[in-house]
Amino acid sequence: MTAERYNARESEPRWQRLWDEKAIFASKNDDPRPKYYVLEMFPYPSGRIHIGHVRNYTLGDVLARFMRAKGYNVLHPMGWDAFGLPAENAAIERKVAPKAWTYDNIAAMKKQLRSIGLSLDWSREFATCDPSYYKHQQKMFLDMLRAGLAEREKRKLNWDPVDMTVLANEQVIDGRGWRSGAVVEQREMSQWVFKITKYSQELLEALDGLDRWPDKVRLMQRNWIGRSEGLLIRFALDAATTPAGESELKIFTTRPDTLFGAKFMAISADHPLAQAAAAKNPKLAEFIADIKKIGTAQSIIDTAEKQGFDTGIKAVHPFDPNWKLPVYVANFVLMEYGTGAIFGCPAHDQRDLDFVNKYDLGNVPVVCPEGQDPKTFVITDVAYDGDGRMINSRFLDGMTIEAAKEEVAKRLETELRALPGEGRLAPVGERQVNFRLRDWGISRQRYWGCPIPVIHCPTCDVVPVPDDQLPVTLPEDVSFDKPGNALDHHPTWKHVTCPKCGGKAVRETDTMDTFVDSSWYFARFTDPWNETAPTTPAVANRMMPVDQYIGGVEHAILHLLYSRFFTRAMKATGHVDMSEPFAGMFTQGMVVHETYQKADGSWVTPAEVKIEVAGNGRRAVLMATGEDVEIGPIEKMSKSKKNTVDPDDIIASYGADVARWFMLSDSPPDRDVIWSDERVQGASRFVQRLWRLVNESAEIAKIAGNKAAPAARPETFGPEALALRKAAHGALDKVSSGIERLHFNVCLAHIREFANALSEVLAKGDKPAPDLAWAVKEAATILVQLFSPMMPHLAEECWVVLGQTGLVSEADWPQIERDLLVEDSVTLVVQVNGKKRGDVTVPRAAQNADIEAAVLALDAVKAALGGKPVRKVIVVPMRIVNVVG
Ligand code: ANZ
Ligand code: ZN
Repeated sequence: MTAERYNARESEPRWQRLWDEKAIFASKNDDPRPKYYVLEMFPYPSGRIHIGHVRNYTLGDVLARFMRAKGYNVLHPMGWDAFGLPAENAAIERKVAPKAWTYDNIAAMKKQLRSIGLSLDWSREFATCDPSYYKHQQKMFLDMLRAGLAEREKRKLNWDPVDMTVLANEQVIDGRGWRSGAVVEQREMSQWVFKITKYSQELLEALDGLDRWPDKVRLMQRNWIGRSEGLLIRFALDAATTPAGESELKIFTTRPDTLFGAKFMAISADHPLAQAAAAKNPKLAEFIADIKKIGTAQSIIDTAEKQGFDTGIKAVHPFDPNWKLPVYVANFVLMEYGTGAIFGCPAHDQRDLDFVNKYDLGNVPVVCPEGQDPKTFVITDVAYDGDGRMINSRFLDGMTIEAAKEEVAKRLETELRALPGEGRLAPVGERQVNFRLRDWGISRQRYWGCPIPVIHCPTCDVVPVPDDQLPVTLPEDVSFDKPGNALDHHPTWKHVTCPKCGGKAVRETDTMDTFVDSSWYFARFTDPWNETAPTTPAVANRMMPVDQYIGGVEHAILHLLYSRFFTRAMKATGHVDMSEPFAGMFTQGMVVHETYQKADGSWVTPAEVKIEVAGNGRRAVLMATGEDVEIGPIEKMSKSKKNTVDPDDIIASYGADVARWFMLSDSPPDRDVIWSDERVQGASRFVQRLWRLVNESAEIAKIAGNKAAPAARPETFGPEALALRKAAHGALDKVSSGIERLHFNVCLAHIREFANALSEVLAKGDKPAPDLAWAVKEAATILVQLFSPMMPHLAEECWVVLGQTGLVSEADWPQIERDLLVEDSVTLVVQVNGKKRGDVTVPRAAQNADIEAAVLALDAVKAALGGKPVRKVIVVPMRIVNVVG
């Protein structure tokens, strides 16, 4: 019998409906089996699933289906990261309410997700914009407020006067707002912050324990937290030169060893001393206004040309009262780090060197690399920041950097000087640990976010909204006609009576940064039904942490760090009992595609071009007109370059299984995968091949009995049957361990290889003996189970063909027969007089005499002996043969 073609379009929705009806992917919190929590980063409901989502969710789905078959109680939920700016932009541009826009998008995307055949527990679904979700977020905000983990802080912020909103540093370009183009003002504003810096050291140290996280992600977090050990030094100022008699300047340095290479001091434009000096010096004030225009993003500051203004103020070197250093206001010193002031040592810091070279201040090297002559060692354009010995540094000369740092710290720690204005004596130097990490500012002047549940009362100040009045819900009758925060413009929403004194008061109209919403959703999934509390601690503590989290590397810093902080905050306020939310983290690569460009520079989509292969070149032709288009570089899929493929199109033409298989097979999951129509077609052909193979196997399997009367397992297996069984169990072993390590592309290669082995047996065409028929049935069953996590619909269909009962999605993973994995032969390393000369493969049961004979017959051994007689042959069983000549 030749089977008909497998029809994915007919089959896939049918199985999806059945899985749904039987709710087989819903996990129960009272399930006594060991748990396994697989989570993919939940999507923003933009309106459509993109191909990157398909890859992300397929990776998680393979693991979820596998762990379920292995007998775990798998938690694999899905939800929506639903607050954010695009909904407001849609409201402005298209006059649709943000809520309606968001929920419509969710409905559309949910339909798309279902078509991929993911084994998700939809019973736990929520969107972060559901009041039943953000109600608990408001509760936790108040808990954190009481615990001192949330605070109000005055911060200088970038204010866009046209859009009437605060901008992140990255949104200020050339001093203007990225959307409005208006000149950005610095405004001091009260902000709500989460005190993440209370956990700086802990968040850093705990990275060491996250051994199932990619090293690169841990490194990025480490750098972001940015711990520096250094010295705080109080430089005396020559009071005669200061604007208002200021007598000292505090700096932070990680290189106190380089103090004798100091050439200048520099302070931030926002430093009080700079402000005081500018008040008396219009030129300086002008300079400060100028440098502030370029923007405050770190990346801009790092690349901008170094600029400074000599204030005329002089600082005194801490080790030499006669040594005066000029104090500059410089554009590369940030007020937010350390003390907002530095001493500059140009020979050993590139920024400082660029600076002195511009202003002709010169440099003196104080660290000499090993092997260089201190007398001739000079620095011109490249600063030296490597190791070496101290030179030109008086009492430090000859020391290592470490010893010099220690010596400077010791001397300055014990030197005392009166504190300005106090007269109390204090050390001139103080060891200090600094972190780059700042507290997390969460206030956003936005409508479509979680309202911050406090009330401002003129008499009582900040008053938390009482628990029984939560949630503070967003009003729906809002207008976006005016720029700024729609909550602010709302006629009534913000006007309330103070819960404390009953007087007139106003609500906080800022909403929370959407990163807050995604910092605890994984905990909520453990019991989304709890109406009275964010979590049910007993359940959360059992189901958490997430065993495997999967998502894009673009979230490697902020989202993961905020989630790690928030979990600690939830622990401190009694909602969970662990510190780390994600035991395993995996960052998947992107889906990339060639780009195509017409002669006029416009981009065209892959669907519009036809690729012609001519000789060893490829040519792209625009199908509509026949004109040539240029094949451009392979890039991340993006709307602007039109190099996207639409998951709906792919699923409609090939089926979800093909899309899943292609994306798993073509690259290791952490690397980029290049979308290629030709290779997708290859995956599609493979699906049909598997379908024929299983059907043919099913025919043969009938010899080995049927569902009603299964044949007994044969007592013994002939060589052919045994070889097939070994191939089956070998594949089972490799695929099982491959899935556990997320080496999916390797698993798929093993499945292909095993399918070939089965094909070869069937190709012989003879009517097989019962032992082989039994082995074919076993092999086909294992094969279907092996690809079921990747292509679940095809697998269900094949399961029926093989006469199996129930769903393959619910079947237990096959048991490996370990004795079938033992190889028949072993390979031993061959040495001559202790040096490796080759290897030899012999039957596992070979006697020493046979091994010796085989080894001595090797050409490499004969050559190494060079005619000398053999004195002894030592055989280390299963490992080494050493020939002593
Ligand atoms: C003198 C020196 C000599 C420095 C030298 C470096 C090399 P990390 O490691 O990132 O903590 N610095 C301190 N505060 C700064 C600020 N607000 N803005 C810009 N730069 C600042 O960096 C610490 C070093 O960065 C400090 O050590 C200081 O320069 C500079 F050969 O002091 B150093
Ligand atoms: Zn009040």
